[in-house]
Amino acid sequence: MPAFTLYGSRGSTNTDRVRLTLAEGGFTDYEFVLLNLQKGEQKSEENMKRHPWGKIPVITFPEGFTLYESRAICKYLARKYSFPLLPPDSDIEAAALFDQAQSAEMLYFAEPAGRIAFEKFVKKFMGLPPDDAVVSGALRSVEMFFDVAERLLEHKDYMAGKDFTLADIYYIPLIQRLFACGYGDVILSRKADAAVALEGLLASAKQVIGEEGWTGVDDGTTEAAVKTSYAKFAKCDQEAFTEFLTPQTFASLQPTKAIRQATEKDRPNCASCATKGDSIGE
Ligand SMILES: N[C@@H](CCC(=O)N[C@@H](CS)C(=O)NCC(=O)O)C(=O)O
Repeated sequence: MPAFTLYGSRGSTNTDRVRLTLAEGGFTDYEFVLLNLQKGEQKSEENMKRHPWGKIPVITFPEGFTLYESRAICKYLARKYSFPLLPPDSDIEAAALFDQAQSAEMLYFAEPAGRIAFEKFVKKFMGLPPDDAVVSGALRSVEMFFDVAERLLEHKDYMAGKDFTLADIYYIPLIQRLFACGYGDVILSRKADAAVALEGLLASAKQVIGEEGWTGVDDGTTEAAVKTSYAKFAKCDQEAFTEFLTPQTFASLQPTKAIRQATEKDRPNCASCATKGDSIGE
């Protein structure tokens, strides 16, 4: 029997955050159950028992322990299975800096980046035009976030300090959406040193570039690192998710008739997700 069940959805950044954590920890002994948000399966009686707000992701253990909220899930899994992705509890300053980094990611990055992903990524699957005013406002907030992150990363390698942690993984799904939607420049246009430091946000940057240093990184590396991270995650899931998410394939996708016809109330209320199976082709 698998250790636990993860309820999630294809193309959901909040689900991806959990799956990337599991992939980074090399943990595959879990069952992944896909809910179809377009069909409202997250609001079923069964899922409402798991998640009082009727959302995903959620994890449930055979003994009954249930947890929702992607970052809480990532943190719990890292602790339970000893993934080296958190500062030790004994170092209370490092733990506090981790909490600080987690809040900054959630409030100053994920909020505006999620709005861009919703307008440019999710709405594409719904057959709706993006609201350009929302996109440009959110883009300004994301730029402002990176202005600060750029300065901070001149003095530390990773978002929570000197080590790579979950706080870095938290960024990956929405950074990937920014690339997929054509906003990779928000990172790549930064001055060389800072762009290099921003690589520290990415899980697989270590793998792509090597531990020895960040020198000699070309402009494409952030994107390559995101893809590699997703490739690792796709391998764990045996699904060709990476290809689906490249900017090229994303640009050529068309919303399905079913999704175009969906009513406003049937649409998932998610800042950045879309379901794969129902979304490609007619
Ligand atoms: N803060 C939550 C957000 C969860 C969330 O918004 N999930 C979306 C999918 S990415 C969802 O279930 N949307 C469906 C709905 O709200 O009906 C987390 O980090 O887990």
